[in-house]
Amino acid sequence: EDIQSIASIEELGEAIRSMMIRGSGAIGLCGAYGVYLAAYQSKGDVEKIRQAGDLLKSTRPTAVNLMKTVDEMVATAVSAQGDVVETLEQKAVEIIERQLEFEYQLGKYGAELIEDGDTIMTHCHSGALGGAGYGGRALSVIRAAHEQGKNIHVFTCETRPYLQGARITAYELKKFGIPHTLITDNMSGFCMNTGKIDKIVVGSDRVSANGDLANKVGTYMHALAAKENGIPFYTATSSHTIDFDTPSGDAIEVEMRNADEVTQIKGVRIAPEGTSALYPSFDITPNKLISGIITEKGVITAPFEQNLGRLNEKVNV
Ligand code: RUB
Repeated sequence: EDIQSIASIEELGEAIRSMMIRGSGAIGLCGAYGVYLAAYQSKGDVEKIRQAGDLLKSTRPTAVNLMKTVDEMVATAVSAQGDVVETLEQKAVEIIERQLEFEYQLGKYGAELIEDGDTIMTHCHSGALGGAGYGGRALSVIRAAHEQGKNIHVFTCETRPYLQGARITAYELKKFGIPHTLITDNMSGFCMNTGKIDKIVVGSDRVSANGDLANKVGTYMHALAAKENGIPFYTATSSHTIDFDTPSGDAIEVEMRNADEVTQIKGVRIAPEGTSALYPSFDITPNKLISGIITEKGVITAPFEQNLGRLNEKVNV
C-alpha cells in the first residue's frame, strides 16, 4: 500500500516485484537496506540474512545492481568480525554513498559529450531516485550539462505500460529546471528523422562484458533509429552495473512481466477480454549500436570488450 509502512522482507520484496519501488539504482539500494533489515530483525542471524538476500534477488532478474549489492551485503555479514547488525548498517550507508558518488562522477564525464544547444532524448526513467539523488544515471549526465551552463533541451520518452518518462522523468526535469518535451516511445523515429534530436542518453539495467546493453524495452528500437539517422547513442551506467560474468547480451535474463500489465492500465481493462499479450520488461541493444558507455571512470568506447576489461582491472585494484 505505502512504501513507508514496509516492515518485513516479504513486504519489501513485494514492493520491488510490483514495481512500487523501481529503477535499477533504487532497487539495488533497497536490496542493501533489505539485508540490513533482515540482520536487524534476526539480531544478526547469518542464515536468516542469507535467506532474505535470496528472496530479494528473486524479485527482479535483469537489473544486476540488486544481485551485486545483496551479495556484497551477505558476504559482509558472513565475514563480519564484530557485531553483524552494526557492520551491515555501516555497509549499507557505504553502498548508498558510493552509488551517489558514482552518479555524480559519471554525470561529469557524460556532460563533456553534450554541446551547448543540444536536444537530448532519454528513455523511460534513469533518474534521481524520485528526486533524492544527484540525478541517477542518464539524468546525472543531463543535469551536469545543465549545471555547466549549457543550453539544453530534453525529449523525455514515455514508456508503455508504466509511463515513467511522463510520470517520473518529467517530474525530475521540472525539479532541476531543465526545459523538456514529452513524447511517447513510438514517436522517437519521427523526432530523429525530422532533426529534433542531437543525442540519446539512456540508463542501463545491465551491461554485459562485451558492452551489450539491457535497458527498458524500447531502447533497442531507439538505438536502431539513431544509427540510421547518425545520432550518437550513449548509455549512462557505472562499473557496478557492468556484469563481467555475463559475456554478451544473449546471456542476460530478460524479465517477462504479467501480460495484465499490458491489457490493463491501473486495473482498467483496455483490450478485449481474452486478448493475449506479451511484456518483456527490457530489451538488448547490441554493442555495435552504442557510441559510448558513460561510467564514473570515464566514457568507454569500442572495442568494448577490451576497454571494459581494463575498467574491470581498475575496479579490482
Ligand atoms: C528501470 C528503467 C530503465 C532505466 C534503467 O526499469 O526505467 O530500464 O533506463 O536505468 P524498471 P537506471 O522501471 O523496470 O525498474 O539504471 O539508471 O535505473
